[in-house]
Amino acid sequence: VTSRLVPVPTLPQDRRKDLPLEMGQDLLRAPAGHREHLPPRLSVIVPTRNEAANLTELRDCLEAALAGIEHEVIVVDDSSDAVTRPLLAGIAAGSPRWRVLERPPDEQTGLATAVAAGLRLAQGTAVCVMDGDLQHPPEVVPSLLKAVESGADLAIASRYAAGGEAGGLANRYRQLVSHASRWVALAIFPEARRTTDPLTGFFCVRRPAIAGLELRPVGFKVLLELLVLCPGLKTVDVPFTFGRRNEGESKAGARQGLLFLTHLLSLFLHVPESSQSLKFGAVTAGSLVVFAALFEVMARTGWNLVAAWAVASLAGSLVNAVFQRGVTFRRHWRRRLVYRAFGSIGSLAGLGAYSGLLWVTPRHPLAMGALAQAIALAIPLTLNVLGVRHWLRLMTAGASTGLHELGRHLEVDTVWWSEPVPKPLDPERLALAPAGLEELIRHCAASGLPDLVIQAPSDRPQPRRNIESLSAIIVPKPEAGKVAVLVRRSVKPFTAADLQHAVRVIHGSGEADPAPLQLTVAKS
Ligand SMILES: Nc1nc2c(ncn2[C@@H]2O[C@H](COP(=O)(O)OP(=O)(O)O)[C@@H](O)[C@H]2O)c(=O)[nH]1
Ligand SMILES: [Mg+2]
Repeated sequence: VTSRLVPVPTLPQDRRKDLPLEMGQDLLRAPAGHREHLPPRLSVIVPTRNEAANLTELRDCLEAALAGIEHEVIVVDDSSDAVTRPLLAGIAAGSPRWRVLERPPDEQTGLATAVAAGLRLAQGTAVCVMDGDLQHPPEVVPSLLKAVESGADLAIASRYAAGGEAGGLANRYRQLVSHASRWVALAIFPEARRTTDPLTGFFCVRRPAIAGLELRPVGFKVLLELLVLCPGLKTVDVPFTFGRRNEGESKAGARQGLLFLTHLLSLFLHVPESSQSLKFGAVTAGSLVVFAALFEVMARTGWNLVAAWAVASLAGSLVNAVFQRGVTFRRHWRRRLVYRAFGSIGSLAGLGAYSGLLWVTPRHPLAMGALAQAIALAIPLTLNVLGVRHWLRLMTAGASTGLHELGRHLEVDTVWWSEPVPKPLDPERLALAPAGLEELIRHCAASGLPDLVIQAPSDRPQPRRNIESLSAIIVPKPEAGKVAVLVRRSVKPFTAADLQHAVRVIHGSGEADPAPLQLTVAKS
């Protein structure tokens, strides 16, 4: 069984009046069929489950509220009763702006996935998501649209902003749950603090701002997913009064509560760099616990204190490094050697500090041990924060000789000498190469000029900070009859300065024989 869309609308309205003049003129010349493909100003997405009692009124209210605004309404329906679907089909047949996606039982995976499905179908430049039970007043939709059209990426109808109200929550218990959930979400995700109501189901988003975003929400809270995935979206709150449910029953319950917790966990664990300071703190604290437990046991079993400290500290620092890499900063780590060196400097300094502290205050060996371990962890952190890595790279740059060495300096993923007319790339290199690399190598070899190519992920304003792009530096060396190719896949593509540096090294170093510098796949 697949989802069924009923009916596919044709929008007969002439939209010339909504367009800037030049576009309108183009339209006059365009074949008639083109008119139907213009995006509406607004798509309204309404997830519904057994809302027959509310839908006729919703249609009327939306129609009144959105008079004069070119829009479409997409209902994503998961109803299990006998009345909602026939009613929806009737509404859609009578209102060309309405589309209904009927999801079969095996695709009814909850409110949030219904909204995600609606987002995929939406054609509007702005997309508004709202409930179908009239708790979200249709009169607020134009204000949300206005906020988006005046520059916000995401306008959030907030129950908790000044002027808003959450009065429509069914009872004290629901109010308590709502507050607690909101507080938990705000506490865990700094990304959610850009609004007063990160768990509202009523918001409007500029569609290009989230194009291509893969939403994986579970439960009810799509907005939280957007806030955490896209920390750069410009948001504004629009206060509103959350009404009482018009008719029918709420589908929220204990199961939704459980799903909400699952969703929080998934956002925390699976979105790289989400809630980073909390992850950093938790990992640091965890590694300190490992250190303290080991140190305590060893000290009590008669180990020499300094030796016990060294062993426990090493274990704690290793745990810290592994989890900070895997959990807090989940991306490619380059120049691992430098990180290890920083870690070692920290450990040695900690060891020195511990010996000193023991000597000064021999009465508190355990507390002093913890202090020394804190020093051992703080030193590499400080060195990283200060950007010493970058500085080291610049200082030692002049020392590079071979292409291999240069590759390490520029933190490449792969580097090789190519023939001027390259052989087809092997799959491993091909996976890393920006599109058209072979052609570009040929071109550079023919012209004798170096080049830098950066393949941007796309220019959509989807500021997930983990998006990597491919970049390549190509430097022909005519006297050797070879072309140096350096490729990097990273959140930071090569820069013009990198290109200049590469040219200087490759042309200035006077390498006699580039042949031994074969392919290096330096995977991190
Ligand atoms: N498509 C779909 N809609 C749902 C589902 N659960 C709830 N809804 C709709 O989501 C909106 C909000 O749900 P509701 O039960 O009123 O939640 P409450 O306002 O938190 O009590 C309503 O329009 C429901 O019909 C679902 O599983 N699938
Ligand atoms: Mg409701």
